[in-house]
Amino acid sequence: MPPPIAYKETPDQHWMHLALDQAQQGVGLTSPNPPVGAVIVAQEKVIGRGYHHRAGEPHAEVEAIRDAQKTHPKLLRGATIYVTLEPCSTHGRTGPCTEAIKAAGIKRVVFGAYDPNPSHREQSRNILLLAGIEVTAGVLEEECRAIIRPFSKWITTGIPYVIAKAGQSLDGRITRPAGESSLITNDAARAHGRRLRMRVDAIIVGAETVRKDNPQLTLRDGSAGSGKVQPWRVVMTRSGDLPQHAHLFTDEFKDRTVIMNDKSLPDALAILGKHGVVSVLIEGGGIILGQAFREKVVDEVYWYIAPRLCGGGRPSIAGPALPDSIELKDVELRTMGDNVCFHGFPVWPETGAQV
Ligand code: AOF
Ligand code: ZN
Repeated sequence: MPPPIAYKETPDQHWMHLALDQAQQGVGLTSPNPPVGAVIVAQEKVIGRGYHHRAGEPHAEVEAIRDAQKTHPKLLRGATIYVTLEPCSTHGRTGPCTEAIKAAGIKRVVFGAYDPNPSHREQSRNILLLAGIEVTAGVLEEECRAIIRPFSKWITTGIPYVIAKAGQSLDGRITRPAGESSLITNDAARAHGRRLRMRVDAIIVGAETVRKDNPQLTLRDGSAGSGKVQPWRVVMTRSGDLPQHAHLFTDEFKDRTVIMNDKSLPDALAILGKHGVVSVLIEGGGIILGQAFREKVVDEVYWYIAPRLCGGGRPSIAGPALPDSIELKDVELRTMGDNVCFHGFPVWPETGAQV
């Protein structure tokens, strides 16, 4: 007889992974709300699933309850709901999920992360307990928190979460010798970098990048039909000297381009945050990336490196030396053909990791 199957995870963790898969489908689409997923389980099978599609629309719990009502109405009463985020408990754009859970006759709530939103944080447990519903908090908490990292920073500080990205040669250049193509990294690395745009509400570039590269900063690579709106395209400039014929000012998304003063990135980010921008991607070039790291505004880094030596040229991080070198934590390396993607999270000495 074969040995019994050894479970790698508990049943609660197993179902929470499925809720995380649901949440993943909303990443980049729900701003200024967090992406959240839920599954409802009865008799050891999923009877309903759902995720928060966009702000103003039903929350994940309500989507999952409606799904179960359609497909397994008899099993819903007494079922367990797994939700990646603590259910909300007050009226916002939509009604409180705690009420929807009670009304559906659900008997157990398992959630992953506490809601960092001060209006909901740690509110739901008592409400549910008093209604006779069992509550388990913190299942796969780390994963459930990771998926809402941008929301957590923005809702608690008002400042958008910042991802910095660069594609460079092995010797740290973002330009090749005169007369050569301007491409540094390979197709796979560039496509991967463009997909980061799906996750953010705004893309920031420096004026020099607009003058030299004339980028489009648009969503491509199968993002059509995802419901994702074109992220704001923010040009940081002090001089205001920008080519008026550039794609950013003439293409079909020209109304999604804004110009801001780069005197202080933290101030510019605070303005964006006030307008509901939860996350931004800084795509370069070296001057704005240098400023972002000197001003310590970066939360996450994607660095694409190609096996090519260019010498001279523009560096991926320009300007004065950093006051301290910056170490990345939780580093993941991924090869893309002969290119490498470095992914990690800066550790800022005074504060530790920000979120
Ligand atoms: C949940 N489930 O799927 C999400 C939650 O304005 P509203 O009504 O959409 O509420 C937004 C707040 O609700 C948001 O700031 C966050 O605290 C929480 N998001 N909560 O129970 C969900 N997306
Ligand atoms: Zn809710």
